[in-house]
Amino acid sequence: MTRHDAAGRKHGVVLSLGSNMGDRLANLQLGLDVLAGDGLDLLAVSSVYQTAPVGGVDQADYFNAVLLAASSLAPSEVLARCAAAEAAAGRVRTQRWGPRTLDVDIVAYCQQVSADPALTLPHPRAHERAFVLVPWLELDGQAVLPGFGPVAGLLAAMPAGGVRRRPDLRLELPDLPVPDQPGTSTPIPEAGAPCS
Ligand code: A4P
Ligand code: MG
Repeated sequence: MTRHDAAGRKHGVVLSLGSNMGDRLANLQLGLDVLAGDGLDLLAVSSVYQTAPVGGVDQADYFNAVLLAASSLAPSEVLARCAAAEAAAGRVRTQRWGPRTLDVDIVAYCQQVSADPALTLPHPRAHERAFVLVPWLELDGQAVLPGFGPVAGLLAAMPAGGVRRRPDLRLELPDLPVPDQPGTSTPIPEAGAPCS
């Protein structure tokens, strides 16, 4: 994967997208399109996975995917971008863990840890959710969830099933912006790397 940083320090960010209402694939793609740009470079997107709903609410299967990004934005600004993507997909909040056109969560923002309910880092339930960990592992076999350890190990300790890759479906990553000054790019830290 190519990693460019045209304008100074950027942090590794892992985002999780889910949809189980309306045109699920189109909702995920709209999410990508709204998330991209202005301080949030999308670097890689996983396959689409069809996943059984988690959380006890009777609802349709989800389509889930994970994005790796590099960002010069603060975590709160990334969260605001996630909310903008959800709003663009017409999300209405009626029931916690209920059906939604689009949910975008921050799984991890480099190694940052926060217990703030408005933005908990890493995401408080990512470590127990195969619909997040399976697509993340597809993108990065060495992925580490801060405070919880290697993603591969978390998955190995979980019951298998409920997460099915859909090779017939595909999300398109918007193009990365061209660096202002070619040759000045610096490596971008992986999500799970130190924030400094
Ligand atoms: N919030 C705190 N930390 C974060 C974070 N790291 N990323 C706050 C994003 N948001 C975070 O979220 C509620 C509040 O969490 C926000 O105001 C934000 O400030 P929400 O998106 O409004 O509501 P929600 O999505 O219903 O709640 P939550 O807790 O995000 O739900 P989950 O845990 O994400 O579960 N089953 C399958 N198969 N696939 C899914 O994608 N998703 C859910 C939602 C349930 N079951 C699922 C799936
Ligand atoms: Mg959410």
